Amino acid sequence: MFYEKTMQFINKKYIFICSIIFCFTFLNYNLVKSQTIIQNETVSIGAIVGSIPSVDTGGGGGVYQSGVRFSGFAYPFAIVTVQKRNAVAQSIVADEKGAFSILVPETSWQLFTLFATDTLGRKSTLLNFPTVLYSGYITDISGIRFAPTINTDKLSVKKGDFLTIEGASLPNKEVSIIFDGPEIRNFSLESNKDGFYSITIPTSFLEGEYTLRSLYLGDTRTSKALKITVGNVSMLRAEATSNIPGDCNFDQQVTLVDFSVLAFWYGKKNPPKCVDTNTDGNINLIDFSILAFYWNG
Ligand SMILES: [Ca+2]
Ligand SMILES: [Ca+2]
Repeated sequence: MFYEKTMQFINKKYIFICSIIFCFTFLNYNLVKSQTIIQNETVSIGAIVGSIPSVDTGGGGGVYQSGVRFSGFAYPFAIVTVQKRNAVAQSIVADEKGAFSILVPETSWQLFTLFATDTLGRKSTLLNFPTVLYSGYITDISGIRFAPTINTDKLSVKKGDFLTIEGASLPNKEVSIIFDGPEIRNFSLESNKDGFYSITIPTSFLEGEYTLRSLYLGDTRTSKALKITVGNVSMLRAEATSNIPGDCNFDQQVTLVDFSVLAFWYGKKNPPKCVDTNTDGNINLIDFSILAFYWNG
């Protein structure tokens, strides 16, 4: 009896020591691996064993779940969406500085697509991440950054009229707006503390068709491209607003994504217009009930 207990103790101790050695070796390996990857890439990739709680699969003592965690910066309170195979996988609201971190449980190879929707419904460009996942591991993809969003008040501008260009970005960042057309023109400005930028320019020195993009100063990633014509007539661009109360990601549906955005703002000050479904300035149960009325998730 004493012998058996001693052996059990030794075995447990042995397993414990082996686990520590394994973890150290693994982390050390990934440290080296990450260092080599970070050099030339905009994102870093690593893996950590057992960051998701283990699941008991029925007497086997449990196995670690697998998954991928995406983290980085979008815009303050933007909705960051991770899609796989063109279906919505998961969404999260970025914090007031635009930082986000989202964990997607998954077990196999996937092409993940990320995009951010700012609080006025403007969308970022898509970022694709083909990712191989290993059973029991969390793959960390960090350092993700989205270029600013962009929109204009007009689709076409009568030469000499004013054109307003605006979008969302990280707070207090220098943003460049590029006009690419008969000639190339650049404008620079700084976003405000809430992560919005806006500039109104006269178009007397422009003529013809232009493609507009915005980007952070010194960066290469650009916003979506917008076409604008400077010529004989001014025409307002239809605003990207939704008529459905509570539709915060502006996809013309009220689903779990919108519910999670409303839940995020519950009881908080200065919510975006889309979550305050009865426009009384408060986010409370009334807003949830209106959301439920329009529910089609
Ligand atoms: Ca929606
Ligand atoms: Ca309300």
